[in-house]
Amino acid sequence: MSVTQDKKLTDIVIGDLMISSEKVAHVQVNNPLEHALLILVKSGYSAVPVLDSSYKLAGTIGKTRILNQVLGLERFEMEQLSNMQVHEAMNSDIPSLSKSDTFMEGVKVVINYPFVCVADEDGYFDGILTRRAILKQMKRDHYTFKSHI
Ligand code: 4BW
Repeated sequence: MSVTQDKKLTDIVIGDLMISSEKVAHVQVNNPLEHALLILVKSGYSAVPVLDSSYKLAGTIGKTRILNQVLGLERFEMEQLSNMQVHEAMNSDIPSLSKSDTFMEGVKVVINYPFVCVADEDGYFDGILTRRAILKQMKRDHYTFKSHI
């Protein structure tokens, strides 16, 4: 049974809903962009978290940022994919949550982001909270408690 089965939204924390780190596709800061694009295409995700060599959260990277990075004046310079590293294209200006943050803090972030990374107080990556997990929980709450949302 899910940990959130009978919990009200106000009693749910991000740790109850997140996808834990071992199930999250990710890349590392020093990986070539070519590797990152391979992970994105093979996994089917638009964007994934970026971790440093000690598994601390460093940012996110998506297909659009990679393609923009190798976009020349007239064509995509795909040969650049093996010369450049993930840290040169990633977005490091991202929000993050901690496992003890509330459901409502998660709602606020996923309004603007399809997923948000979860990290501990030292920056070590714990997992991600997706928009899907938030919406699923709202639906469950609606049918369980007949709430007004
Ligand atoms: O492989 C997939 N399996 C399933 N079950 N659903 C998928 C898959 N790929 C995409 N989806 C669906 C999800 O509903 O399309 C939505 C948008 O995917 P995205 O953003 O644009 O690749 C998915 O919505 P979501 O589950 O709320 O996930 C939001 C975003 O979180 C995804 C992706 O960037 C990231 N993500 C989700 N699960 C991940 C992940 N990143 C790495 N590893 C994971 N396991």
